Amino acid sequence: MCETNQRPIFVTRPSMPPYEEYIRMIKPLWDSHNLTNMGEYHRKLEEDIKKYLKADFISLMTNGHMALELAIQSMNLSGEVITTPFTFVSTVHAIKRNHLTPVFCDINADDFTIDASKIEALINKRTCAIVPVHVLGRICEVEKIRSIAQKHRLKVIYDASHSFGETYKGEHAANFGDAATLSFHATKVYHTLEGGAVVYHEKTMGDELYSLKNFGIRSETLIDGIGANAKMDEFRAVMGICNLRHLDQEIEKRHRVYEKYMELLGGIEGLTLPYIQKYVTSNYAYFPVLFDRDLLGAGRDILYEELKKRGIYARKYFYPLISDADCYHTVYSSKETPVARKVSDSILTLPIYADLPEEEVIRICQAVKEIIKRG
Ligand code: T4K
Repeated sequence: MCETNQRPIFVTRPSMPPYEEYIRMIKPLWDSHNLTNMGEYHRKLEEDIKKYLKADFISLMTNGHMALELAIQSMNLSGEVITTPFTFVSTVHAIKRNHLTPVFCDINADDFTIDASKIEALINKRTCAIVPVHVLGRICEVEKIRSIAQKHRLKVIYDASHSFGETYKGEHAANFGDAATLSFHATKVYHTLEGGAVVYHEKTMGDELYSLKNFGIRSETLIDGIGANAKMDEFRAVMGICNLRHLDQEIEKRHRVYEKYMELLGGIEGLTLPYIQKYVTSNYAYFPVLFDRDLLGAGRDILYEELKKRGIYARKYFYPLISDADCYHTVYSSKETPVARKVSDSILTLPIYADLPEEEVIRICQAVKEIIKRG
């Protein structure tokens, strides 16, 4: 329970474009009554994002989950898919909902992405794909994953939901793999209220995705796929067009929040702060910290509850591990991915967003230090 009168601080707060900018942009929609079904703004946003990412092709979707589910469906796969248990549940659901079998690989202790050195041991005759996640904005070992996939002729579909705006060696994260999927949910660094996209490289995949997001309809009389409805409407496309114009400044503001945290929380033994990976430009989407209970005396769960009492709503991204979720734990055991289990048990994602005022960051850091001191 919250025991403070101070303003609550949530883990994130969506960035908004200037009100007048959005209103001015949606006025033509009011006049035209053209509201959805791949309209003018849908097409413009696809072009804008394609240009921003320097991507080959992109297909907008109604959300990040459908982007992943349909990207997988478009590849017509069967068998097992190697993925990570340290992710949002959507990743694994998207695999399962395609009647594929998720196989969990452990993660790296430092960047929390799938441990590429452990992938090959999980490959067998039934393996058809790898779905790694650029989790919490950390970029996977893309080169190693690419060479494993080439050697074993596996598809790679990155869940890049957290990494819009991030680059690795100058290449946008969304451009790796056979395809990558993005979430433009309100809680993301870049959003279209709800929304998502698939970034891909083969033109034919675009035809498949277009059909799958529109009920499998190819023309008025040809319906040859069992598709869903995963279209993005025009109002959200306009939000995306506006937000994209401000994205770089928003990321810079997040960078300043990140730096303040680093300054105020640095040097505490038992508290592991995030770091920016080599060759990566970050979008500062999340601020995950690891708490070592033995060194600090206060574990992650105590911190989480105590912060809540002070009106600070950090989140346990990602706990429980997906293998421990009620809908999966009868089939899987998190004991098989000990690193992921340890990270999931000790991680807390502190609030970070572009407009988080410096005094609020100071308030959060003071609270963290005080709770740790009390043990
Ligand atoms: N793959 C990965 C790896 C993902 O992380 C996600 C989504 C997906 C796939 C699927 O993408 P989408 O289909 O969602 O596009 C949130 C988001 O709902 C979800 O998009 C996200 N990952 C996941 C990591 O986090 P919750 O349940 O933690 O969100 P919620 O509603 O508790 O929001 C967190 C805080 O944000 C709130 O305490 C207050 C603030 N907030 C939230 C919303 C929705 C606002 O200030 N305004 C808002 O409108 O799941």
